[in-house]
Amino acid sequence: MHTPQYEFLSGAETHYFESPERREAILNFLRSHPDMFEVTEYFEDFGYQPIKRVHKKDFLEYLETAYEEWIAEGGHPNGVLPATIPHHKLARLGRLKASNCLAKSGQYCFDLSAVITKNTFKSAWNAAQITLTAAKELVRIGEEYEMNVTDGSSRENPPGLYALVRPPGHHAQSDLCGGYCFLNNVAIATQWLIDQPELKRKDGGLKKIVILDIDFHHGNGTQEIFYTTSNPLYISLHSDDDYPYFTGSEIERGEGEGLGFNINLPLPKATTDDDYVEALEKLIQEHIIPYKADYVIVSLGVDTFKDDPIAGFLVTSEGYPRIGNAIRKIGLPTLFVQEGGYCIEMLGINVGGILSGFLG
Ligand code: SP5
Ligand code: ZN
Repeated sequence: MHTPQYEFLSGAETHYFESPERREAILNFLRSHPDMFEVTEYFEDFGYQPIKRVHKKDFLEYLETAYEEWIAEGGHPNGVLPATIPHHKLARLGRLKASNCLAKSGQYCFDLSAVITKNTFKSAWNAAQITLTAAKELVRIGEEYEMNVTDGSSRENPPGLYALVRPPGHHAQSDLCGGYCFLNNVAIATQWLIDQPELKRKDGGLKKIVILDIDFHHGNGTQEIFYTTSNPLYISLHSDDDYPYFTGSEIERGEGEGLGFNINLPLPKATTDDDYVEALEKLIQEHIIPYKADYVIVSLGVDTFKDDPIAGFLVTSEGYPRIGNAIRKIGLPTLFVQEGGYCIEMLGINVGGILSGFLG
């Protein structure tokens, strides 16, 4: 339902890379491997409440009404896109008062890629609800797994789920869209899990979650949302020299209670399969295992792929099963949530590679 016709890249109008075909490509691949994947289209609607735990009320109101206002103001039907963004160096920024949609589009967006079309809110809403549905199912399969482990079975076969959603979420902050993202699906599902009153650890504490962000780009949105909390632990591997440019350095480690619970690992463009797997395994040993989480939520981007048209390390299709396998070895119930990845021809095999590697 979210169908911008174009975006701007390097100053030029180009087709919209975060396209509906991405979903078709992944779904076709999963459906053609019924021996490995069980596909279901069912999802539950959890309403506004879990979304409001992560995003600000005025931002949600804006997203929901923007396209209609935009058209009423004479905006182009391709969708809402800002012309002026309130840069932090502007004088007297505190007096910002956006009264029309063109002004609000700058207030609530940080780049030129998050085009709001007629059904963008509905599409982003459904993506969040699908991810929440998967989070609820994660609890169920997690409990089943725990019972088996208690019965003497080892922690070597963790259960997994994958939420095939778009638009993606990890660039969306509490009141900013950008980077093709509007609602932060992973953050919403994570906060929902933490909020479940009946979900407790054996020691009586809240369930602990690790968000592992393996998209090529830094998840500035997820980082911002959880910057001052120690649960979840946010870990991101991403390019050291690319979009979103101004976040993602190693010195961003969290603040207050959250200090030490935000971990960024920027990697060079020349990162190969071996480099990537080595870096990931090191993060798992040094940070994920000691955190002693109950669940892992993976922001799954495959724009790390060598032929990605807008991004790309040197990761190959042979690398993805190795990455999935490294995640399997954490030994925890895991929810994978789709983020980026724009090489349509290889999207299915690359996402499928991560998931099959996780299955072992
Ligand atoms: C979810 C996600 O992956 N969002 C990424 C949005 C990136 N948008 C801007 C990318 C600009 C990168 N530079 C283009 C270089 C073309 N050769
Ligand atoms: Zn990305």
